[in-house]
Amino acid sequence: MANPLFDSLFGQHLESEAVFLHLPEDKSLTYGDFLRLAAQYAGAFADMGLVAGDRVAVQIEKSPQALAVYAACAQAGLVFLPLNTAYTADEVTYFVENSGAGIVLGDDNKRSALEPIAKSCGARLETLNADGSGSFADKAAGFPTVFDTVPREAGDLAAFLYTSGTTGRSKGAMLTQDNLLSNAQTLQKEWRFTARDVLLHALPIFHTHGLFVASNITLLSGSSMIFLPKFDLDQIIADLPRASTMMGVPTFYTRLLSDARFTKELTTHMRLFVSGSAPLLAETHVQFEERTGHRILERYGMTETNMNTSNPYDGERRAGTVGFPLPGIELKITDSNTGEPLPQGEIGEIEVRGPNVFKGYWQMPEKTAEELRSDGFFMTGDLGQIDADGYVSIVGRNKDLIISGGYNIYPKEIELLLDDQQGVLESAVIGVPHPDFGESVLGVLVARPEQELDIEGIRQKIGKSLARFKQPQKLVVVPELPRNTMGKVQKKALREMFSGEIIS
Ligand code: MCA
Ligand code: AMP
Repeated sequence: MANPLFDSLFGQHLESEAVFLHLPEDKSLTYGDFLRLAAQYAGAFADMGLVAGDRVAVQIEKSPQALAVYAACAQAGLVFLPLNTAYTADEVTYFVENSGAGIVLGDDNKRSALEPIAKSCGARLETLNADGSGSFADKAAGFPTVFDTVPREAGDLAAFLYTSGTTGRSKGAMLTQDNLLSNAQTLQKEWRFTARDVLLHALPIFHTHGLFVASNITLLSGSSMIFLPKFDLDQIIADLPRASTMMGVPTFYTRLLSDARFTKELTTHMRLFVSGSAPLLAETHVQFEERTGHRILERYGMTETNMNTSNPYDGERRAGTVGFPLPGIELKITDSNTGEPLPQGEIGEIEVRGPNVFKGYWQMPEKTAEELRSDGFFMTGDLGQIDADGYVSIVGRNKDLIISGGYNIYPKEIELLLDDQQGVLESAVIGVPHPDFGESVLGVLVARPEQELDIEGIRQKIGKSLARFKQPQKLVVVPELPRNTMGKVQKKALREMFSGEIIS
């Protein structure tokens, strides 16, 4: 094939007038219309001088147009780089600079913030708003609704997704066409998606879950999505009768269970509920079955690998586990220190290998080598265990990470900022239980001798640089941080110390 990703996901629908997206206010968009728009976008990109392999940084609200940019990138051979709309100008600057993006696409209301970023990084700035307007839309409107697909190979780059790390600096995970396509093909088969499916889509489309898992499976199967701008409980309940499947983070399911309108009758017709991105409590799994009769299918993945494991479609979906390695993907549990495989049943680091595993971190060969072994196994940083029946459970993390409402937050990034604030000697950031988000962020500060900390002032200062969802929900001051004999801060001890500190 000339361009495996585009041809398999999009190219097969060029002439289709079947509905692809069901939109608010009873509107809809057919595959054909969606792809004609994407072709115009691809034409505009090519006219701007972007060539195969160039990066396109995109920070725009969820909309059919935002998804069409993804399709356009695939067709023009460009590398799609979606960014969380909550990121601040400081955060975006890093991504644009690091990726060397040739163009930044943003909302008009962010133009003044994005202009200096684009300028300093030597990138072009164009706007595209959720209603489809903007300077990019205006340019694209003048281009033909067909575009000569740029040839690409399976190993060529299709997307960059930035993921933070223990050093506090984000790394661009380079995903190839085959990483995305092979995973979508496997999941479509495993989860039995057909053209008849209607997926209730309320996830953001700047992360793996909403973008690749949900959208790629839909495209591959030629089915449709009820494409909601965001998770809204009333809207989900109103739309469930029209859907056959839904994908969400655990917060989606706990919120649904908290509403009396979410009944068995409302879900009887549903074929499948999928959960991932964060641990689904066994208790939620059980409650969901009691309420609806459906067993949520939990799966496990990462930005660097797409999906690794899944509970079975047929057969027992076991609460508290993430199921079996997907076909074609090898998974082993190893000793974190030696890298040697551990006997079945023991807890160790999860390592995975397969066509799903990314190519490495953009321009970070040392980081890549630290996590991606030369034999192709990727060290996930997750601690797992395989039971006697082969079900994988995630029992902890080897990496310092907080997952709040499905968003990953790396404490180091916040600690570096806190340490820079006036009067702060040192800091530690931990996750504490949160009834809605699973975990939320608590900042623990130690003041310099004889100094009073201005907590509100600190909060405001870091708020300028950090996306809202990463900002500590609470800042507490302690005389000193617990340390082990090597001088390392004991986060476990801190988590125990503040375990009662439930922030809601
Ligand atoms: C919003 N806020 C949050 C979060 N979301 N705070 C902490 N954690 C969050 N996840 C804050 C906002 O900044 C705002 O703060 C306030 O909550 C209300 O914002 P709003 O947008 O109305 O919130 P919401 O609509 O209730 O959003 C919660 C949500 C959303 C629906 C759970 O965060 C969400 O859609 N999460 C899904 C994330 C996701 O797709 N993850 C997949 C990553 P204030 O009021 O103070 O201004 S991909 C992945 O992990 C791997 C590969 C995988 O396996 O899938
Ligand atoms: P990210 O790199 O942002 O895509 O986040 C990936 C991380 O999310 C994994 O390394 C896990 O720690 C976590 N994760 C994803 N799915 C699950 C799941 N079903 N259960 C527990 N943790 C999960």
